[in-house]
Amino acid sequence: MATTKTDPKLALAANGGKKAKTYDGLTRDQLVRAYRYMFTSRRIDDREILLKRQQKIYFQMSGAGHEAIGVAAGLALKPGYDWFYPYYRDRALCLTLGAKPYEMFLQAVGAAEDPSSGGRQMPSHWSYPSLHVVTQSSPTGSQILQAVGCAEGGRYLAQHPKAAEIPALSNDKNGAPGPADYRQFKHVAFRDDEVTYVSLGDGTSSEGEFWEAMNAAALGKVRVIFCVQDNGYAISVPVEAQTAGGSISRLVSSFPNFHFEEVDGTDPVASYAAFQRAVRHCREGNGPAFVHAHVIRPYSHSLSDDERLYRPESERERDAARDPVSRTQMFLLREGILDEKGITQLEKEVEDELQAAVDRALEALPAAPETITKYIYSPVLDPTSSSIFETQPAVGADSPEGKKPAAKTMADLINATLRDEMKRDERIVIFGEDVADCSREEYLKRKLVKGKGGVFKLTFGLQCEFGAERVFNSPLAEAAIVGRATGMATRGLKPVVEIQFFDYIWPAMMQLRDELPIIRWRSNNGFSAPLVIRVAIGGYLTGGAIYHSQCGESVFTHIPGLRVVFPSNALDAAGLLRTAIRCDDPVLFLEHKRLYRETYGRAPYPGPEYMVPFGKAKIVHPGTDITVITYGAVVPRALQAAQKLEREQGVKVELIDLRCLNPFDWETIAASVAKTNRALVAYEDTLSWGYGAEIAARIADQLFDQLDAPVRRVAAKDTFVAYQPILEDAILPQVNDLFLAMKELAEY
Ligand SMILES: Cc1ncc(C[n+]2csc(CCOP(=O)(O)OP(=O)(O)O)c2C)c(N)n1
Ligand SMILES: [Mg+2]
Repeated sequence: MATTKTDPKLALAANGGKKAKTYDGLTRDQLVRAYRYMFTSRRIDDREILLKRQQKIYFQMSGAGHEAIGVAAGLALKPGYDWFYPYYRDRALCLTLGAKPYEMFLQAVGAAEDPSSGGRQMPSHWSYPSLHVVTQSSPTGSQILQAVGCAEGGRYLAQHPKAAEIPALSNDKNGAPGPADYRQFKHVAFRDDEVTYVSLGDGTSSEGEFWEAMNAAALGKVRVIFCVQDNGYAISVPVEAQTAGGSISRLVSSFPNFHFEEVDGTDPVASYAAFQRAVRHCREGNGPAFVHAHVIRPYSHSLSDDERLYRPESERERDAARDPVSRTQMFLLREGILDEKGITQLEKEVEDELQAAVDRALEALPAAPETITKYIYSPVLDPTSSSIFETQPAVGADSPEGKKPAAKTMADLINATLRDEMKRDERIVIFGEDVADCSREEYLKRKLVKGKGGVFKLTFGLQCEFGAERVFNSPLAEAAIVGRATGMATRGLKPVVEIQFFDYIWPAMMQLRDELPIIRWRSNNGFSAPLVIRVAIGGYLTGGAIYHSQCGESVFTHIPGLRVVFPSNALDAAGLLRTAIRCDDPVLFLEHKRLYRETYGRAPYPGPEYMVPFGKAKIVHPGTDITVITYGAVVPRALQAAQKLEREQGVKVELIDLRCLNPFDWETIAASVAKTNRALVAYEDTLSWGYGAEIAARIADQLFDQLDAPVRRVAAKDTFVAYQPILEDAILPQVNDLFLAMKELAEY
């Protein structure tokens, strides 16, 4: 472990005295520039604090005390070449990379022209696409896994440069452009030796995602620099109450493949030297680096915090003695790099620039309220579009002459669709728990094993066909699966990842709620992360019990920005999965485990271009008496109930399979209810606050005049799915429950 604790004075001595041209590689000009960025950063904070007190801006987060390490990182790395996942104290870094003070003030006032977010995200949440500074959220630590994925994505593109090409639109026989996909709209850039920077505070190193990211980075020898800016506090919690033993460096020191630096992050020269070594280690492809920078926090955590409540004056004075801005100023004077006049001149220039920037920013207009839903989804590729995403099955195209193509299971067709899409699009990578055929590739090569390909075997054979760079096992860490995939997708790859059981999706919830679906909206379309998360969901397993039977789709349909698909049969699964892969939005693709190998809904493979648009329901059974709206594994059960009701009572049920839950097909529901005047919503999840509640509420609200009966629901009991099959039967909605509810509604 290389440990550097260099005072500017010592760095100078090491360079041979006053006449030395450089200071650990920094020229005198660079040092002046460094001071300018540091001073600018501090003064922007001061101006913003004033503006906040004057109620001209709405939030302030300062980078005070963190300026030297930020400038050092900015000088050691290359904007628009390397990639950056900074955190809110990285103002000086962003200035060094090329962000303008005016742009920062635009964000503070929430202006439409704010390049980071158009007034959607708080100040100090950086996003500068041309500099490769990736949009930032507010949860501490959720950027770290994405940074790992970003670096992995860059490396993949360097290894597969053809994947980055935008495919020509093939013309069909009439000369019309062939099907578009997300690649038409995603500019992809990569460099062979690019490095990804990610920073976090000392407190944030307690987050589980930090450790998942460290593990993934070490495992993959990924080119990421983790920069922990340790100011000794997480709001009011001191480092010794936060980090076991009080030193994050000590805790991480046994991760393999890393280069470690521990440095005085208030010293720009030492910080730069540490960063240079870290960058070199990464660029040369040796693995990740970890820079632990000791900094100070001269202002309170934020303007909502008063640090005098938990830090005595003596401690604050001790910090102030290490203030990086005044320290660097003293250093420049002492070294004769700038004299008093030079300092005064520089500072005046900065003050004038900031004054002009503030004046202009205060004039800037906010975005129009009509724009608030813009960029929740891709503005250029609409997955509900029939002209792009509706194609007919090409059944039997690949079956021998005269032979009826065999009906395949949903599992077979998902596997075949993945295979054909991977052939078509080299940007697709597949990873998750157990999805590879065999991580120890030599076993496959020597034909000692056949390979696993997923606990449900949905990805079987894909590693053997496409190689371990494209299909691989991840560590058992769901947040890492989604977070890394999000970083890769931000770079233009199309990860199609698997969450083994819906019941275990929850560690990824931060990524799924606060990151993936919001990236496009919060960056005002500056970044996007279209990808597919396949999840095995649902019960009716006879022994699946509490933790292998869960539904819970409404948790995700409640999230704007996330498409949610839930097919009930093999053909729809193939068509919808292809749309999910080719579209430009993040998609949660829910695969019902019970349906994977059911006899119901088998179909021959519909060919490599078969697609079903999102938001288009299917009428599984036409009828005139009542409308039943459902999806997933309830579809075959509701169908049985409807057939029985027709047989026994002559009641004609119109059974609608939604297929896609967000967006959902309101037109088909409304047209059906207008005809039948009775609606039943059926779903496998627990009754209360479930997905059907929204559908029922909309029908009651918008179709009230057409109803001859109350809107009814059939769903699971408000409890957990039990192991004992008798209990499972009582808990989940059964054919008889559906039959009785339909009958009662028809008779109402
Ligand atoms: C996941 C999450 N939990 C809590 C918060 C509230 N919060 C914001 S900053 C912060 C402290 C962060 O401390 P540290 O990581 O040391 O960074 P520093 O602010 O000291 O630079 C907390 C608890 C949050 N934003 N995200
Ligand atoms: Mg801290």
